[in-house]
Amino acid sequence: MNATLTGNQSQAVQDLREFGYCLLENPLPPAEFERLRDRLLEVAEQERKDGTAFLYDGGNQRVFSLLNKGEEFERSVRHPAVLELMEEVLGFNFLLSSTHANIAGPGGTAMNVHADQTFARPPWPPYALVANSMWMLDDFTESNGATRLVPGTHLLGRQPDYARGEGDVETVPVCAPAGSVMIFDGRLWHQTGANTTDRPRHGILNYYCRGYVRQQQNFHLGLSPEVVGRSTPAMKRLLGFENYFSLGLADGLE
Ligand SMILES: O=C(O)CCC(=O)C(=O)O
Repeated sequence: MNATLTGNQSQAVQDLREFGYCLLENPLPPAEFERLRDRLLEVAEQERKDGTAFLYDGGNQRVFSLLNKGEEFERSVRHPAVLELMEEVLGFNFLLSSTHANIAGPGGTAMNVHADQTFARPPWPPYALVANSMWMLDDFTESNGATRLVPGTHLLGRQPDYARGEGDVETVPVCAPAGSVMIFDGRLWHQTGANTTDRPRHGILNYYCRGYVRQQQNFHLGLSPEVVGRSTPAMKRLLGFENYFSLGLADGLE
């Protein structure tokens, strides 16, 4: 059974609970979506041209630290429908963990099957520590490297056991039109698919974590002063510039 592409938040919550992922239909208005896509393509091309691109797995490219690379990316990070679902999975005062793009290029091979919270040693608690969102900037198809996953594996509460062959488990591609956003539980087994077409598949991964989990990106060190300067209080909270109960204090109880 698979998640339904939906604009209905209750359906999305139900799918997240049952399958470990859900699919939002066009959360951004078309013009804003085009700006987001255009900016990502521009930055990715620039990094390939100037030799700073992170290239891997045969034809794939990661574009890191998107918040420093265009205001367009900020809106996706704090989209209300996505944040509501993240709160459902991660609870009160969750954080942005990182934001980057994964481009599955022609000839790019499949990634290993994994769960995003593999950094946590077993046993895992009976809830997700992190959750991810994949902003599909192109139609995601089986042949162009759509993210593949094993529905329901979030409920196993453990990473795949490669020694028992679970790295070769059967995965299904999440195919959806450009503009869709997939949100998935950090315990769900998944992978990037292989891209056997002649066109790249662009996706942005905005990744979130519980308020007491270490973020993947250190925004205190890595975020440009300009981005910090224009961040609203809500954005600063999301970035981890506020305390979470007695964690993250700068001085005394502040
Ligand atoms: O690009 C994708 O489809 C998934 C990427 C992924 O699984 C990861 O970066 O951990």
